[in-house]
Amino acid sequence: MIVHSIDPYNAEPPRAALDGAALTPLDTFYSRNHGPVPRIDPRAWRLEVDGLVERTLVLSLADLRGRFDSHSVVATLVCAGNRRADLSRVRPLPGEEPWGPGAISTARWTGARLADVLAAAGVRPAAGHVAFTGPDVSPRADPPQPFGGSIPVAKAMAGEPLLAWEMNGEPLPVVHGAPVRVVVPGYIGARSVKWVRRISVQDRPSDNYFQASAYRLLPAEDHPAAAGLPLSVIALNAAILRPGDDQPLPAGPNPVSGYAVAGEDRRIARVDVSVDGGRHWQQADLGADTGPWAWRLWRATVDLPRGPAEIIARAWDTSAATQPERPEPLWNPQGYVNNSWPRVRVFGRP
Ligand code: MTE
Ligand code: MO
Repeated sequence: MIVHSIDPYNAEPPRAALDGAALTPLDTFYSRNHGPVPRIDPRAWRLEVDGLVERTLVLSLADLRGRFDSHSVVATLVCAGNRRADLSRVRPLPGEEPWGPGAISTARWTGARLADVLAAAGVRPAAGHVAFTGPDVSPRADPPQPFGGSIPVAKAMAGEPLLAWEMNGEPLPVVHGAPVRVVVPGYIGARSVKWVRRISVQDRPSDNYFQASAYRLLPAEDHPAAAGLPLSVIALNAAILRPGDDQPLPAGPNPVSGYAVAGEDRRIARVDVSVDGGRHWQQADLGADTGPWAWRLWRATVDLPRGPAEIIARAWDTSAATQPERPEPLWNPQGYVNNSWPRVRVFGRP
């Protein structure tokens, strides 16, 4: 892993480790933490469901597993800061983790449907948002408070969000949120609150620091958080995982591969690759379709010229939208949502 910080623990897999695996092995899955990783005794853990509900619920792990059907979904988690490193080359982003293209991973998550738990509590008509709170307090949160965030009630009731206790058929690891985490497929990773202990149904979004202040796309520096766009649905994005940067490769045919991901109800429709700056594009082969909430791996064989070259890629989604060409116009003060064309420089050996 490429470790950006030990405490809090923030690490991403090297590109090559993500390549070719539709499901990311647990020891390769990226970790994004804003505070210390809590150790929670699963027997003592309780989940409280309150707010605009008919009945407040207090559920143990045994209640959650026993009272609700378990469901699985293959979902990609991606941090809003994924690929930030390319934005900090445009202008520095001090204090923000310099994520490469590895702040993204995919797992098969298993747990109870959030919608089923909310239905058991009885959501009142005035409900607009469902807020999640964990136990971990980030040194950045101002005022100090545990990590949290919220999603619209329509998304919460949509079926795909889970309260998960299993990842790739194994017990959820502590660093990924054991005993239970929220998984919100199609939304930025920050909404998938780990070690969740409270779910509040409310008429407005969470006022938690990580919803109200962080994870907002500011128009420029020196703007109040309220001026920022709250990030929720993930943006169309792609990365090249192989080859790596600055590799000497033989001229002629060479394999290129990577991932592409689309937000919410959009799917990856096509991925194009170019080795001449975008004058000519060829279509990559898409890997297996593992469902509406997962990335799509892709591969192509490109014909590299002699000497230095740049391999670029762009994904298209089912609304025929594609990625922006350059990172410069995307720069924002916290370095979120870099979805510009991925670029890898290589040296074609004669
Ligand atoms: N939940 C809690 N309680 N604390 C956190 O710091 N980080 C969030 C989210 N859930 C976080 C959290 C962010 S920003 C992301 S991108 C994902 O968890 C990362 O999940 P992972 O570490 O399992 O990859
Ligand atoms: Mo994140």
